[in-house]
Amino acid sequence: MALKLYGLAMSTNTARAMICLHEKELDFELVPVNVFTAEHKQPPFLSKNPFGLIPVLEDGDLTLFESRAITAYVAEKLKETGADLIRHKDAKEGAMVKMWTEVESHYYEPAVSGIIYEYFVAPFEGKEPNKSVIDRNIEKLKEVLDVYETKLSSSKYLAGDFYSLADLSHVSETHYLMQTPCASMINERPHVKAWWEDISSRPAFTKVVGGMTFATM
Ligand code: GSH
Repeated sequence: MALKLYGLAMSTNTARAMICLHEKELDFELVPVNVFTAEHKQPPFLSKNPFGLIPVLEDGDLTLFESRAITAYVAEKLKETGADLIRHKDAKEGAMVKMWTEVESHYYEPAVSGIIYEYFVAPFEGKEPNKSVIDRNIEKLKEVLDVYETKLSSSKYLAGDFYSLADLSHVSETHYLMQTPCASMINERPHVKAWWEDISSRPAFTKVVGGMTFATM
């Protein structure tokens, strides 16, 4: 039975899971969740994720929410297929993958999502982007990207010279960031720019990117 992923391709967290499923060439069905009618806040969906957020993965009797838990599960389940996204044969490399995935989740994503929200979601809700929120997140993002620039000057990818879940985790939110004036923050750091061009040109992302537009809302 094909896996079911509940969510929307335009959602950064759903797209993160989709990119991983495509990396592993897994057959899955994307089941749309109508967040505009708050379908995700009502009982049928809440039984899958009590926090009322997308995405949710169903694999037989397993129901999993949190996009990074989904990618970790998929990468572990198919660790021998395609790119080894968790470096399961080397504990130290595996630890590096986990560490940089945590960095994405706790440092990079909060700053980027603060910016994306103001440029994409606020106008959609009829609000002006809040400049002070954007500026605050730009300052946070600068610090993170300076660390990335140093790290990526000594290894091709974040966890080492191999593409991993740590890199994959960044792709969906960076896709939206690159459509804002903050794209310059990536482009003016040569190693970060080269890394972004590499990770965003992988076939798995090219299968997802078409659905990643607010025009589909
Ligand atoms: N930490 C969660 C994950 O990684 O899956 C975050 C999930 C999340 O915030 N999903 C967003 C959502 O469901 C879409 S990208 N938003 C609807 C809402 O907040 O009501």
